[in-house]
Amino acid sequence: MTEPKQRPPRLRLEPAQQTQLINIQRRSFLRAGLTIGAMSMLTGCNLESDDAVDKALWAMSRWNDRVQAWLFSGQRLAPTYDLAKVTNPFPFNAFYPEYNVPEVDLSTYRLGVSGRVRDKQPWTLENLRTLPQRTDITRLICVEGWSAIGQWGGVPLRTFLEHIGADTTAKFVGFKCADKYYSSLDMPTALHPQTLLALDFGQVALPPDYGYPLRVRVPTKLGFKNPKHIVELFVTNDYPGGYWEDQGYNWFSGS
Ligand SMILES: Nc1nc2c(c(=O)[nH]1)N[C@H]1C(S)=C(S)[C@@H](COP(=O)(O)O)O[C@H]1N2
Ligand SMILES: [Mo]
Repeated sequence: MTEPKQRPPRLRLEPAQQTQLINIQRRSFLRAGLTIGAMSMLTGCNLESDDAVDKALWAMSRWNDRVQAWLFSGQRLAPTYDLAKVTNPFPFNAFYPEYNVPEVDLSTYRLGVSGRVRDKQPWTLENLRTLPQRTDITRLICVEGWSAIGQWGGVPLRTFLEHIGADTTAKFVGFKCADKYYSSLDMPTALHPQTLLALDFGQVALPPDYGYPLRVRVPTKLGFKNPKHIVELFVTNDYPGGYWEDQGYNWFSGS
């Protein structure tokens, strides 16, 4: 007779182990990866073909996403700063030079809404301004090695999602941009109190460089998870990825 198969224990760590795991995450993040030896041990991959290495790296990155989502409640606040700390001039960054910033016709602009939501009416900027607003002075951190403090104001994404009857038990909120950029957030981050559909930057309407007419501002995530010039928002259970995420940047990339 064989023993009945035991279910594996659930991932449950002591606080000290949690700290250790966070430190490992930080270190491996800072070094942009593990050593080849550690990687082959962790993945059981002999690293003999590029394809196997690629698969192992993707599997590890997705594992990181799951562990990080589990470790962080999604409700810890990002640090905020005084007005005097605001970075001026604020850096511009995109996957193209500044002179290629997309042109958006403000008179016909609408934010499209799709997926798992009750009300799929598109939104004008005026309508978005009728919803409750919030302003935070926070730090944007780019994976390329710079950071800057700015002031963003707009509608908390949570308020918006509740207003349109979004299925907040769904896994992801995805965004499409006017410049072919795209990105997505896990639902806990989308519902985080500091995650904004930002209309304002430094108390004026978002200028073109910084993502007019509407951008996502999420201070608990790296810069590339803050899509600018958004034209569509969708709620889904199908992993939507992102412009940089699909090129290998860790999807969670935050806290
Ligand atoms: N639409 C769009 N959004 C984008 C990007 C982009 O290329 N296109 N770049 C991302 C990256 S990598 C960073 S660091 C921030 C930079 O925002 P900033 O120009 O306001 O500094 O925007 C993010 N959002
Ligand atoms: Mo970035």
